Amino acid sequence: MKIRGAGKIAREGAEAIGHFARTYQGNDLQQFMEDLNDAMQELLSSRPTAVSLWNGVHSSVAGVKDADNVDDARELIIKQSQEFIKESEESIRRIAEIGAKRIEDGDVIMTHCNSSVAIGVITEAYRQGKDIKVYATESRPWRQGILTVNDLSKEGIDTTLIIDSAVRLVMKKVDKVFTGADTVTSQGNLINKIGTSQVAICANEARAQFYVCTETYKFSPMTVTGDLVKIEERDINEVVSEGEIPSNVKVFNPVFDVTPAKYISGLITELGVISPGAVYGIMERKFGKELMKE
Ligand code: RUB
Repeated sequence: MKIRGAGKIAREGAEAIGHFARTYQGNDLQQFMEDLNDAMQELLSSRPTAVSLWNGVHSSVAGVKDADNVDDARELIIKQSQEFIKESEESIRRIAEIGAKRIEDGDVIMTHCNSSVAIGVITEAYRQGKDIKVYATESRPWRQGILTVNDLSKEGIDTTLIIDSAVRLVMKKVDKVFTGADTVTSQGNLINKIGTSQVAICANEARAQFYVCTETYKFSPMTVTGDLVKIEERDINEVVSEGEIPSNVKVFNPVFDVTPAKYISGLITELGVISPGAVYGIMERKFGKELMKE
């Protein structure tokens, strides 16, 4: 949790694999490939839900198996990891510009958890002079909402913190919801911080628009062939302190949930705003033949 937010996790993953290549000592190509594979597995198992990490690491090592020697392999990884980081940062800027167009003067907005991409969109609209109000959920148990209200209020945005269970009551006042994404499936379903699906259902009921702010490297190629996204569970100490509840009471602490595509008004990506149904088409362009599995 020192590194959090799916975009940052992806950039740090790319940086780490770049660091592996930069500092690697040895000339045996086969040994290099084995060590690289171990390093990748260790990185990928650290945060199983956010496919951004998988995409950040894999795009950094793309084509490396065709390298003739260790030096070429290292050079390729260093170059590609830096490219990924640069493109990721550029995508966030583009999404802010594109997403801000969806926000109108006088809009009341809700956001959930702490998404740098969603905050980028809201902040850009405010900087353009739009008069907006934002409700930010606390996001128990880790309370990332505290980070969000700090980020927004620093900008001067009219910000109100609410507890997660106030979402349905407050939604009556809300025009638009903007959240981030950890993973988007090929069917356009969203995996994001636990509670996101409740926010989306409440938005649907209140006829508020629900937008997902996401770079396309959060699209999961594995879901095309039916793989399910693993939902990370975290320590129960995030929920209760030691001795607070009887020892025979179990605690379940899932960290992410799935929001079905039917609740999503649009996905704001660096390529433009798309409907959930358009996700697969973007994946085909991005991943091509890699989508097919035997
Ligand atoms: C953070 C979270 C964010 C997404 C997107 O969860 O769910 O909404 O990761 O973030 P956690 P970003 O705090 O558990 O990592 O838009 O910054 O990539």
